[in-house]
Amino acid sequence: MSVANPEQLLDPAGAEASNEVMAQRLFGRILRDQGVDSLFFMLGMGGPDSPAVTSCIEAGIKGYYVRHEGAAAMMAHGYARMSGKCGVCVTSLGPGTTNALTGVANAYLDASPMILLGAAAPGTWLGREGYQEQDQLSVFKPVVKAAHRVEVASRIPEMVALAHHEAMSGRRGPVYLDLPVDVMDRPLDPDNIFWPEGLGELPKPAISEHDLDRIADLVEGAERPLVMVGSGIVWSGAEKSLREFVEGTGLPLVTTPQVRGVLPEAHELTLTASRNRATREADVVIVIGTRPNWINAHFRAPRFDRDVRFVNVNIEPEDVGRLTPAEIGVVADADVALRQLVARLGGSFGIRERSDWVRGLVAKDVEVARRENPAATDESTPINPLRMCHEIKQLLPSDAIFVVDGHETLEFARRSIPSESLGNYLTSGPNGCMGVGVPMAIGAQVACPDRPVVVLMGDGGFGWHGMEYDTAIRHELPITGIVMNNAGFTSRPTGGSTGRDLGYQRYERVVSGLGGQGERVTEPAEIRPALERALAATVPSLVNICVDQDAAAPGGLLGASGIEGTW
Ligand SMILES: Cc1ncc(C[n+]2csc(CCOP(=O)(O)OP(=O)(O)O)c2C)c(N)n1
Ligand SMILES: [Mg+2]
Repeated sequence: MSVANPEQLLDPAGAEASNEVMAQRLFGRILRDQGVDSLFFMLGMGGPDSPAVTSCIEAGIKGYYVRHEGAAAMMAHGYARMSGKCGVCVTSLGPGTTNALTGVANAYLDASPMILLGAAAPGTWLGREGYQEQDQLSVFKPVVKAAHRVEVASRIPEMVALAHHEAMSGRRGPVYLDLPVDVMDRPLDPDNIFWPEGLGELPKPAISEHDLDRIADLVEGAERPLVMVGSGIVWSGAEKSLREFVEGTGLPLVTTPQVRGVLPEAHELTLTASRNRATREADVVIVIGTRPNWINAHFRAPRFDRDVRFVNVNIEPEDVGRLTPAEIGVVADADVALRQLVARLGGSFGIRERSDWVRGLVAKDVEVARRENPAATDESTPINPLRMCHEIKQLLPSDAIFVVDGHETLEFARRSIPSESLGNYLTSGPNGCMGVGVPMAIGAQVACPDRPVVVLMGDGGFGWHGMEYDTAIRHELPITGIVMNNAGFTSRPTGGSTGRDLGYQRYERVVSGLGGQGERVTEPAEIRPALERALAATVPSLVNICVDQDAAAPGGLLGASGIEGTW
């Protein structure tokens, strides 16, 4: 336990004469001590948020103020995904906080760590319908790992540390702290405040020797073993050990959409076009760091063979064998587990050399990748979306973070633009939420200032949070945006006519009007130079590409169709 330096904590407008500190000014020090370096916020009248955020900025934390609280949560989500750290948002009471709900729900389903500090009406008003009084705790409970109301002002540091621990331990996720105005404004004696240490070391459970033996027996006896990984690889920093494992054993790899690029898709053992055949035919699947949901067909037939045997490795006990029982279920950290598997299995059996099955999968991938894409040279107008994707594929820097938002837009892009580094294909995750594009790109740029960030979005997708370009411009975050403008919500064949048409709107003018760089493209030959200018821009930029509104992407929802070549 350490004691506050009262000089650092005094509200300049407040209790200078006394030794007291205003409760909400404790946030800066505790968040900094927890290792937080950035937060996304919107202030409000009368809420406890202004001095709290000011104390954070004074403590050296960078504050990014936004135009919509939902976007703040999506920024925190993008930031968390690309930094591996916990995203933090601060919102004002009532609607200021409930506006963040969708972004928090996205993070919950995507198992991404986040703390939402939501101001709340004073407890002294409880039940009186005071200004902006809402039961925010109940609103957030279904979409967070934990929700707490801070009733005791001196416990703010402890509650923040608790929220951080809850967000970052086991399966990651958001935590909500409800902060009543009257509690936040309370004067405190700095000698009576408990200051917890930082996050400390989190447990990294390993596979027991007994289970390692069982896994080795199962995999060595298998005819068609496969590795399937998800976001657990990112949260445990297991990229290197995953590569060593795949290369050492020669086992083929499939990933969830969220971690595409964790082993570049140019790597022959990262399956792309043949991944659905691989899951259908594998007799043993080693699942690491992902849980069954609609994207992976709940690990069930027909996506997987009816008799497939699963090894299921996850940091979260609840997720091991959930819905689909595992033959060998293990609670372990992905990186630790992969290192153990490398030591036990790596190089020991060279499955690729002896398996026609793996050779066939790899050959199919190579053949599909080499196929001439007729759309690449399609000069027709309106622009074929696949022509646009071809140009993006040519120009996208291999280290780019690539955020994708939209329906047809995503469907066209995910099949035609490969992923060569982690952070390609950042989306809302399993929640399928439109409008995440611009905010997630901003959060990713905050996390990775030196990487190019490109966001490809539908014209509908731009509409939800396009105003956050103002945030990007104000904070000098030079994201590059591309609108696949098909004049509406989805394509004409997909969406029909009811509530679909938006027209070929001039979204580039919104961006240039706010101080960014905007261009519109209607001819195929204009795409490449416009993208080059946008990528070279030092300010946030947007290329508004008008494509054929009758072009509908084949296949079903993300990964659900089960057809060859979908994700
Ligand atoms: C927040 C949210 N609202 C509504 C939907 C339903 N929805 C799915 S796709 C879509 C239209 C997307 O249009 P656009 O962004 O232009 O992408 P396009 O399919 O045209 O490429 C809508 C409204 C959703 N998924 N998320
Ligand atoms: Mg559209």
